[in-house]
Amino acid sequence: MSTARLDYHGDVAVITLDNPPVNALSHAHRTSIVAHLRAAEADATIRAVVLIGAGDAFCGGAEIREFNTPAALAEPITRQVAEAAESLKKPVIAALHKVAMGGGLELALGCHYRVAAPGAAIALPEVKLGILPGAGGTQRLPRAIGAKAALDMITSGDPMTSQAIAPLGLFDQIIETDLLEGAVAFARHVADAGMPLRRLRDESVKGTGIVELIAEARARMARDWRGYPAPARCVDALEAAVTLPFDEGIRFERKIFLELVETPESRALRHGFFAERATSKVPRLDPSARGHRLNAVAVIGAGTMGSGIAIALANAGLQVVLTDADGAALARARAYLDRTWSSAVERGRLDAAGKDRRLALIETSTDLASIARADLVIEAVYEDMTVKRAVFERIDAHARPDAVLATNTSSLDVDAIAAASSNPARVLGLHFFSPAHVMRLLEIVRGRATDDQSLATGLALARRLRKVGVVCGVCDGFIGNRMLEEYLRQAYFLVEEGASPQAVDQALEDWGFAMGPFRMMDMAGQDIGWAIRKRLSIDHPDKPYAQWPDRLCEAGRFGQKTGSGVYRYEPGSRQALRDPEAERIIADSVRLQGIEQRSVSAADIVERCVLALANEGARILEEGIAARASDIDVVYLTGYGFPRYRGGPMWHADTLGLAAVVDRLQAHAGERMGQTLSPAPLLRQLAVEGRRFNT
Ligand code: T1G
Repeated sequence: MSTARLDYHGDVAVITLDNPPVNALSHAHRTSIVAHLRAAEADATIRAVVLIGAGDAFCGGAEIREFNTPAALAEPITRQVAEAAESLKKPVIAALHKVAMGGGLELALGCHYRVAAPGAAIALPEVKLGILPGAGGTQRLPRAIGAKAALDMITSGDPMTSQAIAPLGLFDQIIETDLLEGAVAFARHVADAGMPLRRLRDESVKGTGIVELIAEARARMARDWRGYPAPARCVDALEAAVTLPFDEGIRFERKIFLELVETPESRALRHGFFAERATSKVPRLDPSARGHRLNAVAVIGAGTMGSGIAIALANAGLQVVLTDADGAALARARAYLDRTWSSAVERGRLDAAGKDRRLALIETSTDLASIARADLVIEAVYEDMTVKRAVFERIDAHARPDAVLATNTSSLDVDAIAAASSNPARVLGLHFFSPAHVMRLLEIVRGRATDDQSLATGLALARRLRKVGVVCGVCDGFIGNRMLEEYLRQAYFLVEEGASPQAVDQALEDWGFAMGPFRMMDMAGQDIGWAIRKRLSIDHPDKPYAQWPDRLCEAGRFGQKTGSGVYRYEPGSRQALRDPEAERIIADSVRLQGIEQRSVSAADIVERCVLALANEGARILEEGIAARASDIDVVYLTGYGFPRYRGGPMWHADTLGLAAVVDRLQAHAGERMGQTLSPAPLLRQLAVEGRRFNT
């Protein structure tokens, strides 16, 4: 199946990349582009060639799904497609619009000239997939835009707009009118003027102080990207562009690419890429359901969560009604919003007009009737069932009959909250993660009665806020917090058995977590964990907890908010400091229970805590709370600081092999921990069948 087509505009051949949705360079696509280049070269009536993309992209890069399969190595590989353009005896002009990424940009770098529409996203994002540009990008881009800009683009993987990168020399023209017409006219001009077949391989890398630049970059990658092999290798490839002849540099780049594409880190990062995109495929949801239009959103409750949600909504251009019965809370919220946007302006991430536009979108009111104009109402009051139900009983009197109603509860029974509304069909959970204007994850909780339009509205809101929306069913803690309870349970037990809280935190942070469990709970509030343990101990008496966390809470040690928790904190500081008083309370608790102490290794800590996550994830899967294992991975990758280069708890278990996971859980299970580590039935079944969580 040819996925590029060849058309003629007089004496200019136009090759259109046409492989929806992003014109990825699959083997078939690569083959057809090369065939059309050769046909254009052989046609004596053709004086120049334009490469352009159909649909919403020039090209989104190599076909990632082909990696680690023979198709990825089948010639012509992407590098050879770029070389086919570069070696053509007629001028080849790349015409980029919307998206030119990875192999797509590398193909354009192989062309003699490049033009672009404004606003195109130009990037070499391979490092985010644990690889590096493998089709000449590390060798040609620095020759096009200079060592520093190329190094920044390749090691960050972040896009630049076509008009921002144009002054660096990547484009010969920015075409504000019809791109195809402009590109054909430019191609004809190149031919008429007899302009040279300009090849980046013949250029040298521009820039000064490159040796220092490389050394600084190498040090920065080692500091900032622990656990990720690719960033440092990108620097090596950039260095080769400066120190080696072009063809040797290309060979060096290819060698590194072939190494990186086999690494477990790259496989995990590519899993994460597709997993995030799979979350929008929701089973048993009418595909025609698009949700209600979203212009105005009301937020009830102007506390930390309500304020963060209001910021996220205004950042997305939505009108916001922030209401709270307490006028002082509203004043504090307004001050927080102003501070947040002022800080963004000071850091250059927002201009003053942007701040003003956002503030103008915010209406605050102590009158609940102010929610009347909202398309969506989000309740974000105190995390207590009675309080939340009382709010939902009152919402009906003021919200529009067609408004969607959402609770921001982090773990409470959404069905019970919905039952307080006169129309539970329009109620769902929207679990934002704090800070709500920063964290990408949004758990979208589908109640028993939630109708498709309301659920689709939640998904549309996630897209609008540029968050990752993961749909889940109703259970205590949904996906993330339910698994977190088992992770924390093991962390608490490990301290009872002899590990210090610092050792537990350190082991998990060394393994890749953004923050260890105790530093995290000190930040979130030990009192929140305490309330959850009290509730769960009633519902699940068979799942005991260690006792020392309650002793700390009984002593009023709730973490940063009280100046001490597991750690102590100097006034105004978030730095977790060892606290002998906390250690005394823990030691007393353990001694009273007569628990035999042992030396606990970092490996034990990681294994107990991480496998507890996967084990509870298996239960969440078998209960149908999550639609697929990769959704669970996405929750942990985007909401809980799980290291992206390890793919998420379910992916990690898959890499260990589920039979081995069962063995390890059984090896750790102890009578004191009750059934907390007994392997979930689905885990056992998959292990016996030799299968994986992620299919
Ligand atoms: N390969 C395969 N599928 C891809 C793809 C790709 N490169 N890019 C996107 N898709 C799928 C995606 O899974 C989704 O599928 C659909 O397209 C729409 O994506 C040799 C080796 C291009 C900015 O890393 O950043 O080139 O869910 O929802 O928001 O050196 O996709 O519909 O089934 O994200 O408009 C380098 C990755 C590859 C770019 C579009 N390229 N893609 O964003 O749509 S490696 C990348 C993106 C490489 C060379 C190396 C974004 C996008 P489905 P979407 P979007």
